[in-house]
Amino acid sequence: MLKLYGRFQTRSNRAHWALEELQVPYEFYQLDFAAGDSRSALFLKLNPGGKIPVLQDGDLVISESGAICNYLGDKFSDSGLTPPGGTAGRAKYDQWMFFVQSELEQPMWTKAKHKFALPKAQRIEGLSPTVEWEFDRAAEILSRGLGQNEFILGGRFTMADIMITHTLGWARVAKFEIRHQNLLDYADRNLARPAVTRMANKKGLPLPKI
Ligand SMILES: N[C@@H](CCC(=O)N[C@@H](CS)C(=O)NCC(=O)O)C(=O)O
Repeated sequence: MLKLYGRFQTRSNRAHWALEELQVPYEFYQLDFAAGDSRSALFLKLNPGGKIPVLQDGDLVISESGAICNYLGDKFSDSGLTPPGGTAGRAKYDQWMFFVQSELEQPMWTKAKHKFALPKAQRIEGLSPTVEWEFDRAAEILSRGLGQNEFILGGRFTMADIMITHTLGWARVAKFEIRHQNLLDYADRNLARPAVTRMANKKGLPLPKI
C-alpha cells in the first residue's frame, strides 16, 4: 500500500492530488506540526529533513513533491500523467516541472521563509517588492507558455499541471497578484477536477507513534 505523509494546504497537496488523479489505493497520514510530528523519530527516519510530502512505496521512501509526482506518473504510466522519457513531450514536461519549482514558487517561498519559516535571527525584512516583481516575471513567462492551451503541454493534463496549479493557488492565498486571465482561468479549470474534491474529502490518519 502506498503511504503519503503530508498535511492539507501544503505542498503535499501536489502528491495527494496526483494520487487521486491515479485513483490507486493509498493511505494518507496527516502530520500535526504543532504536536511535533515532523520532528518525531518515525518521521525523521523517513525524511531527515523533517519536511512533507513523503511517499512510501514498500522499501522506497521519496521526498520532494515534484519527484513524487514523477515517480507516481512513471509507475502508473498508463495514466499518461507523465510523458515517456526521451521524448519531446517529456522534455517540455521537465522544463515546466523545473520552472515551477525554481522560478514560480521560489519568490513566494523566499517571502514565506523570511516572514515565518526561518529562525528569527536569519530573517531579512523588506523583501516583498523584490519577490513580488520576480513572481510577476515568472507568471508572465508561464502565461506566454500556456497561451490559450487547455493544459501546459497543450491538450493533455499532466503532473506538471498539478504542480503549476497548486503553485498558482498558493499565490492567491499569499496575495501575490496574478495579472494574467489565462492563468486564472487555467487554475480554476484544474481545481474543478473531481480528483481535487476527492482529495479534499480524504480523511487523514494520525501519524503512528513509535
Ligand atoms: N521542495 C520541497 C519543499 C518541502 C517543504 O518545504 N514542505 C513544507 C510544507 S509545504 C514543510 O514540510 N515544512 C515543515 C518544516 O519545514 O518543518 C517539496 O516540494 O516537497
